[in-house]
Amino acid sequence: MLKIVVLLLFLFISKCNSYSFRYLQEREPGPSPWGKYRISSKTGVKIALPTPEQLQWQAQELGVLIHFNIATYIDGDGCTGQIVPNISLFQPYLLNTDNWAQTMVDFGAQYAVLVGKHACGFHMAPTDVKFPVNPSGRIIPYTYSIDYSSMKGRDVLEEFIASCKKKQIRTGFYYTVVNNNWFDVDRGYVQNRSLQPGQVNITQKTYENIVLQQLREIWTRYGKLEEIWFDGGYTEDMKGPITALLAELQPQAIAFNGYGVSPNPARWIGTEMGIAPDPNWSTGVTNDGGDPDSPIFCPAECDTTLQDHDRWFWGINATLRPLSELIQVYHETVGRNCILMLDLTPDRAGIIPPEYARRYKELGDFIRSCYGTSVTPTQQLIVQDSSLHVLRFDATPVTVDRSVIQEDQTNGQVIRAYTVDIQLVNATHSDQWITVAKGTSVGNKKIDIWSIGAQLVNGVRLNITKSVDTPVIKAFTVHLCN
Ligand SMILES: *[C@@H]1O[C@H](CO)[C@@H](O)[C@H](O)[C@H]1NC(C)=O
Ligand SMILES: *[C@@H]1O[C@H](CO)[C@@H](O)[C@H](O)[C@H]1NC(C)=O
Ligand SMILES: *[C@@H]1O[C@H](CO)[C@@H](O)[C@H](O)[C@H]1NC(C)=O
Ligand SMILES: *[C@@H]1O[C@H](CO)[C@@H](O)[C@H](O)[C@H]1NC(C)=O
Ligand SMILES: *[C@@H]1O[C@H](CO)[C@@H](O)[C@H](O)[C@H]1NC(C)=O
Ligand SMILES: *[C@@H]1O[C@H](CO)[C@@H](O)[C@H](O)[C@H]1NC(C)=O
Ligand SMILES: CC(=O)N[C@H]1CO[C@H](CO)[C@@H](O)[C@@H]1O
Repeated sequence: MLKIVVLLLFLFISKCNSYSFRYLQEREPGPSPWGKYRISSKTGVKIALPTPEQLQWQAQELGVLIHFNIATYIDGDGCTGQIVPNISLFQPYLLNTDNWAQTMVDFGAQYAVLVGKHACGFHMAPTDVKFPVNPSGRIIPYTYSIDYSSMKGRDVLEEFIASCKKKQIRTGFYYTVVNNNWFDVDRGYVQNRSLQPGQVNITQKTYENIVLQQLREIWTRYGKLEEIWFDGGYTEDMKGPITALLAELQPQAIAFNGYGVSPNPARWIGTEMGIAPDPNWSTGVTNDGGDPDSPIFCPAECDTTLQDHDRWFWGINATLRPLSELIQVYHETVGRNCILMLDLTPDRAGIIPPEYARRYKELGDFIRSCYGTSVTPTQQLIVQDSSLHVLRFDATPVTVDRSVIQEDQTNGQVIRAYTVDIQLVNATHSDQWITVAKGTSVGNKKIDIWSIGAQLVNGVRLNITKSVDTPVIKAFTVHLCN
C-alpha cells in the first residue's frame, strides 16, 4: 500500500548529462534517526561512529558500477528527453557475466553494483508487476523488460550475482527511482506533456506503486546486497516508503545517497571525474569533502568512468582514459579516503571489449605492484606513543617515495592533522628529520606521494600533530613506485 507524504520541495542539481546526475543535498541535515556518536573523553567533542557495515564497505576501496542496459544500444549516453529505445534493439548475443567478473578481479574490485533499471525504463530482470494504463484503466504487464526481449527466459541480475559469487565479489543494484522514460517520469514525477512514440500514460500513484513493487522484487530475490544505488535520490514523497522497505528487506546494505533512508548511508563526492577534495572526511552528509565536526558518519564514494568524457554506457566511438590518468584517479580517490567506483561497461554483444579489459587490468596491476607490499620486510615499527609511529631501516636503508596511512575508525575518525618526516641515510645525528608530507584527514586511507621525490632513508615517522581523541593507526607503510 502506498503512503503519500507531501513534504518539502525537493531540489535537484543536474550535472551536464542529466540522466546520470547525482543528488546534491541542499538542506541542512536534520537530526539523524540512526547516526550514532560518542563524546571524546579527551576533548569533549562529538565523534561520529560508523556502523560495522560502513567500515567494512569503506575498507573495500575498489568497486565497479556496471552500465549495461538498453541504453547500450543507442548513440547517446543513456536516455535523455522522452526517448524510449525499441526493445528489439536489446541483443546481447554473447552475454556472459563470468567475463564481467573476471575483469573485476583483474582490476581488484571487491564489490559490484549493476544497473537494473536506468532512465530508459527497461528492466533487466523479469518482473511480475502489472499496472493500469490511462485512460482505459486496462491492466498490462511491465512489458519493457528482459522477458519481452530477445533474451526472454534469462535474468541478467541473477547471472551477475552468480558470477560475482564465484569470485567472492560483493554485489548490489542500481535502480533509478527518479527517471523512467517509458512512463515519461522525470525527477520522480510523471510529466504532463504530449507523449512520444513508445511512451505509456500512467498516474503518479501507479508509478510509485510500480517502483515500490520492483524494489521489493530486486531486494528479495537475490540475497543480501552490499550496496543500493539511488542515483538522483528519491522524491520526498517516496522517502518514507523506501525507508520502510529498506529496513524490512536490506537493512545491512550501504545506501548511496542514503542519508535519511538508511542507517548505513554513503555520500556522493560531488563530481564524476574521479577526484576527491583534500581533505576528505568520513563524516558529514554534503556532497563534497565532508565535515570533521559532523556527528554523522557517512563516507564518500567516488564514481567515475573508464571511457573519456564522463561516458558511462559503452560508446561506439568512445576512447579510454590513459593509464596515467587512472593512476592519478586512484591516488586522488582511494588515496584521499574515498571509495573508487569505476564504471564497467559491457558492449552491445554483452561482454567487456578486450581493450577495455586490458585497461582495467593495467590499473589493477599498478595498484598491486605499487601498494601490494610494503617496501621491505626488514623494517621495524616503533610506536613511541599513540601519536608517534617510527619506521626504522637502520640495518638496510631503503629508497622510498611515498607513505600510506590508515586509521582504525572503529571508534570514529579522530586524526585532525599529521606530518610525515624522514631521516636521510646521511643524517649526522639521530634527531635530524625532514618533513616530506603533511595533511589533515586520514580515515580509511591517505596516500602521500612526496614532492621531494625518492629518498634513501633509514627512518620514516608519522607524527599525529592534532587529534580529538587517542588516535589508533591501522597501518603505516612506505613504498617506492614508478
Ligand atoms: C563515430 O565516428 C564516425 C567517424 O568519425 C562517425 O561517422 C560516426 O557518426 C560516429 N558515431 C557516433 C555515434 O558518434
Ligand atoms: C520495434 O521494432 C520492431 C522491429 O523492427 C517493430 O516491429 C516494432 O513496431 C517496433 N516497435 C515500436 C514501438 O516502434
Ligand atoms: C494521461 O491520461 C490522463 C487521464 O486519462 C489524461 O488526463 C492526460 O491528459 C493523459 N496524459 C497525456 C500526456 O496524454
Ligand atoms: C496538464 O497540462 C494541461 C495543458 O497545459 C493543463 O490544462 C492541465 O491543467 C495540466 N494538468 C495537470 C494535472 O497539471
Ligand atoms: C644528505 O644528502 C642530501 C642529498 O642526497 C643533501 O642534500 C644533504 O645536505 C645531506 N645532508 C647531510 C647532513 O649531509
Ligand atoms: C610532533 O609534532 C608536534 C607538533 O608539531 C611537535 O611538537 C613534536 O615535537 C613532534 N614530535 C617529534 C618527535 O618531533
Ligand atoms: C572542513 C573542510 O576542509 N571542508 C572542505 C571539504 O571539501 C569541500 C569541497 O572541496 C571544501 O569546500 C571544504 O572546505
